[in-house]
Amino acid sequence: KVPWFPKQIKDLDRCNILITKFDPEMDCEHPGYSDPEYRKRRAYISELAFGYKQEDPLPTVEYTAEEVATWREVYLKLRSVYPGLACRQFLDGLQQLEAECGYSEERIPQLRDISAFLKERTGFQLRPVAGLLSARDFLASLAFRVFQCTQYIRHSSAPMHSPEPDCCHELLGHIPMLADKEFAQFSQIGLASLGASDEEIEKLSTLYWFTVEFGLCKQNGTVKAYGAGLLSSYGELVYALSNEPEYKTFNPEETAVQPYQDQTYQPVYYVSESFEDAKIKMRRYAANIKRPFAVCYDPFTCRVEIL
Ligand code: H2B
Ligand code: FE
Repeated sequence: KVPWFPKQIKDLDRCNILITKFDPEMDCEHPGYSDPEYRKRRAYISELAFGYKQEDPLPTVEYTAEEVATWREVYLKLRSVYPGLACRQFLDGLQQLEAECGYSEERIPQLRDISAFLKERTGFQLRPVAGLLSARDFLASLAFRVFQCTQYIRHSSAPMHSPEPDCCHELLGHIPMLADKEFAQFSQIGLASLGASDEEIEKLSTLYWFTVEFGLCKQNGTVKAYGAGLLSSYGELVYALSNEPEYKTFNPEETAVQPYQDQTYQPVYYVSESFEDAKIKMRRYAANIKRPFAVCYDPFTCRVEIL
């Protein structure tokens, strides 16, 4: 039996299954667990996401001085190492966001502005989400070029690390890459996930992990980061590009079954010969997944056609 999957962009309103293992309400290791103010703030921002329906204007959040101070610290720290460690596509995207979308250490950019910016460049749009989303729902939204984006910020006591995605991770790690056309084509992995078996979802999710989240690629003979998990974590970014971790050559069949770490730094990273190489291999992998039907996305109707 084929699992339910969204056929039109409106159906993403039903793709909202959250994984609560890193949530400050559930996880006693979370730096915000014993801070009632922080939990109250998180509950408020969660409500904005839970109440959101496709086509609603994206909610804006008035960030507090404390939240902006956390953002500033993260922004300045990461910004200082990007030129040497981030891939070219990322640096280009970030520069455009700074020039045209109000990115700076002074304020946390709003999803509404970023979504409009991305839509013009790569057709991506944002929708708010309250936390870590199930892999199936997260991947399904990518099929529609929708990126589910958290809007809260990490706890001020741990600016350099967050166990869950937060706006630093999304806005600094993911958004600059989503402004790149070639990278946006990685969202092909989303189409491949629609109606896929749990085993296939697990593999696609692992591939996503080692590419979109923690991927490295060669550029002019040097290894650079393109993964958002790296580009939003000062500590792991520096570690990944030091000579400590093991590097393996990106190969989807092998990468899809590599165990990964979501609590600490990765012991192994996958390196692509180039950015394009990663995209081509990923596409080939996605095209080879066996399903009893084929799907194709119609950008005019924003619907998935079942063939
Ligand atoms: N949820 C959210 N909110 N942001 C992500 O970056 C994310 C997610 N990544 N759920 C997904 C899971 C990824 O790790 C893969 C597809 O499992
Ligand atoms: Fe992410």
